[in-house]
Amino acid sequence: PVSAPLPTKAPLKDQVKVAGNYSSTSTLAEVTSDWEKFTFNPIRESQVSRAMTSRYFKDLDNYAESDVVVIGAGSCGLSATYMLAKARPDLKIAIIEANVSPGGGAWLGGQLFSAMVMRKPADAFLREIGVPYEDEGNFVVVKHAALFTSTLLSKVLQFPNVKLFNATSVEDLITRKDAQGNIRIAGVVTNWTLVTMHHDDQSCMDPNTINAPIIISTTGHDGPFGAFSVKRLVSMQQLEKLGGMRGLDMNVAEDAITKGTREIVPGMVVGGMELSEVDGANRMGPTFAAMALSGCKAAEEVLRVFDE
Ligand code: AHZ
Repeated sequence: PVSAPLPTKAPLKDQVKVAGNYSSTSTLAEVTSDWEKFTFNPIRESQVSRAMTSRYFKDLDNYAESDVVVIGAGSCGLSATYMLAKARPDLKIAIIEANVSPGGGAWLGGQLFSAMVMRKPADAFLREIGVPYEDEGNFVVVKHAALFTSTLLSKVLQFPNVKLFNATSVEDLITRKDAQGNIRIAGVVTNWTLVTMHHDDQSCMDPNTINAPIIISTTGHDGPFGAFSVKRLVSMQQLEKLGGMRGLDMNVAEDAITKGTREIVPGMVVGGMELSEVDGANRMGPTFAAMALSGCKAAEEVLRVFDE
């Protein structure tokens, strides 16, 4: 024979037989009680690929039409998503985060210190999501900023109506003209961040899109990635110019960012430090009260639009 016959493929169901040692209700103590007998259940490599890709592409399909897109999974974007997803389980919310790791700047407090300071009354948000803190009078302290971020992330990701697309950048905004000729933001243009970073040295890497009647932009203050959407509004002549973030004044900054969180052009709410670039507001440095409460206000602004 020219070539040996290919081995007969076993049907998939035979390839995934469940190992007999444990049941799906086994406790960890039972599983780890005898390392001699221990073995993992069998798996075929293609099952791993399919488990991931089928879900990812189903999500891309499902969220191509979203109700809300949140740009940036920093402390403000995550707080906004939490409030929105909790209030409206019927809304489909896509979060687009450029980084592999969601959380933005809130994994540390300030400089490279661990603790996170929240001025009152934002301690109410910590109680809402169940993060413990030490009470210092006018402010509270979470023992590690990562405890805040990981708790908030775990809540947000458990909502069935929320999908986080991380390692994905918003590259542009989708626009529509209404009957009066006014521009309205109608969604986002996305690409995997690794692709976004290589437009200059690779050819033909067109983006993807998500349509949504309203977006929340929380991309942070200007920097390598930050203030993305508001800078784009200037170049598309929907904002005359940016005010530019001002120097640090904690007392002034946190009130201004929280109260100023709003729909700045139809279809786009801006919150968190991205707003400082629009309004010429001060920065607050390492106090995170305004990020949580600006998120609450951003969610409220979106709810208002859906209620109209
Ligand atoms: O990766 C960015 C980060 O996680 C993400 N992002 C930026 N541009 C993006 C784009 N597409 C997708 N085009 C994008 N994602 O947005 C997130 C912003 O998080 P952040 O923590 O930088 O912003 P925030 O407003 O939520 O929190 C600001 C925290 C600050 S900065 C500050 C100061 O400088 O004084 N003080 C505080 C409390």
